[in-house]
Amino acid sequence: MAVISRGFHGRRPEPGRTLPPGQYETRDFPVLSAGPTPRVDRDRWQFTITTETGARHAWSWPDLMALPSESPTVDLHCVTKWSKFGTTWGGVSLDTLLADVETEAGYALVDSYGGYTTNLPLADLRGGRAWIAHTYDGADLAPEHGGPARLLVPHLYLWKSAKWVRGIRLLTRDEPGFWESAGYHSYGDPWREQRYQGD
Ligand SMILES: Nc1nc2c(c(=O)[nH]1)N[C@H]1C(S)=C(S)[C@@H](COP(=O)(O)O)O[C@H]1N2
Ligand SMILES: [Mo]
Repeated sequence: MAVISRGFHGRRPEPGRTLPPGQYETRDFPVLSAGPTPRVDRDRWQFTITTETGARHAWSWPDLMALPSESPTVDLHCVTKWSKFGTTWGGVSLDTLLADVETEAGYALVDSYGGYTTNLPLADLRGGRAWIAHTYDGADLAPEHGGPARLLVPHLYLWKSAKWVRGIRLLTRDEPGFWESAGYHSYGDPWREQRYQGD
């Protein structure tokens, strides 16, 4: 059995704060956007879920604000290898938004204001694992980080957490989004280091 000399290998992550393979910790909050930051007024903001049959469920900003809000504290893992521990958000669970949505779809394609898209299995939006986040660290979500609202799905690489989220299309067949079409992994589990197709 190996003898472990504690303290000899630098700072250990705190309990529950483990880095996925190939990641390093950062304390800042980098901004990664594939294009310019769209300015979306809360007045004209709308979030829609469209099912595979074409049924459309829509929420205005006041509709979203009227729903119960949660405040998850989660770790973020970006495919460019930074991770940020213990970020606190405010937002509405996708479980809440999907509660009255009748669907047999297996997949979701997320659309953003500005044109960004990303795909994931619908199951990953359920089970208390995904939110439409509208605050970060107790304040309105900054535009560069996706305000007024972004998808937050922290158990997958952060490119799945679409900023300036506008809607989700529920699909019976998986369809790649922006980065997935460019060779990124269709699922993107940081713990299995699914960065690119074939990982
Ligand atoms: N609409 C939109 N959402 C996006 C992106 C983007 O370019 N456009 N970039 C993704 C990527 S690659 C990452 S790492 C995170 C970065 O979020 P941040 O800028 O708040 O750190 O947003 C994701 N969501
Ligand atoms: Mo990213």
